[in-house]
Amino acid sequence: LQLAGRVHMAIDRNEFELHFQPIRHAADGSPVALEALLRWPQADGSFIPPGDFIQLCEDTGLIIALGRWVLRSAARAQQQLAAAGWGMLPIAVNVSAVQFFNTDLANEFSRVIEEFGLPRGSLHLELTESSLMRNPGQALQTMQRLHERGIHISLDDFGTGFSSMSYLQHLPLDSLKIDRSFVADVETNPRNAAICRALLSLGHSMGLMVIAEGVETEGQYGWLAAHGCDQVQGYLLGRPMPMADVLVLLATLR
Ligand code: G
Ligand code: G
Ligand code: MN
Ligand code: NA
Repeated sequence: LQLAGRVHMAIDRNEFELHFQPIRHAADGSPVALEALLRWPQADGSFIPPGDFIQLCEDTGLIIALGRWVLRSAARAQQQLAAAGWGMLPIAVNVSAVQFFNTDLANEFSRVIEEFGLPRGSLHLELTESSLMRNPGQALQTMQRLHERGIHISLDDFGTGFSSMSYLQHLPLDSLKIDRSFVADVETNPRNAAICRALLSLGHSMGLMVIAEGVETEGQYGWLAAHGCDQVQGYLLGRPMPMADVLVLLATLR
């Protein structure tokens, strides 16, 4: 069976899973949010990574159905968090450009929030810089409508795109996520250190939270905290994991 057909079937059979990776305050390690990451488990126990099928889903339009599944699963996970006393932790959902520009996203989020009885602010959205730039005007409108509904918006993979400060200034953004390629060797590579300093300063000058992705070592964590980074995410602070494991991790942080 072609990959597209298998994706279609997997959606119908509810074979996808969401894993969740903690985002933590740089200052004290306390949890701030969880990022939902799509996983496609296979019969042999392996996972097909999203990088291998998201593009295909965008090309075939399957991303619309898959995106809806992700949003509803994130909402269900938020209910589980709330039941365990962690209702204040929002879940951030990745949205692809095709979903962003071809569905009424503000309405989709509102409907899910209402259906699952979630409090305002309990779902966040991550959007890449490059998807915004496909249609900056429409992006601004959609983002404003999302923001009116209390949905926080993070700009993902920040630093890899080409958005100008003058454009970013007008967007209703809440946070910037520094791409992990810049975090990778930040304490040893002066170029990456300079980029991280610049991105931190850019974000803060616009009044945004800055989140570093891909934090894998104490050295990276220390550098980022010392340079005023607000939040950190990466294998050092917690891998993407099923909700059951998230609840175990959270219990140790209580
Ligand atoms: O988790 P991993 O590193 O394998 O993710 C690879 C890429 O897939 C990342 O760019 C991530 O943003 C994207 N991705 C993960 N989950 C989702 C999802 O639910 N929807 C969309 N559109 N992209 C996702
Ligand atoms: O593009 P986006 O930022 O949404 O992608 C997040 C991806 O990064 C996820 O697929 C996740 O599995 C991966 N990831 C999360 N933490 C780390 C990390 O510390 N190191 C590396 N190499 N990848 C990470
Ligand atoms: Mn992301
Ligand atoms: Na990223």
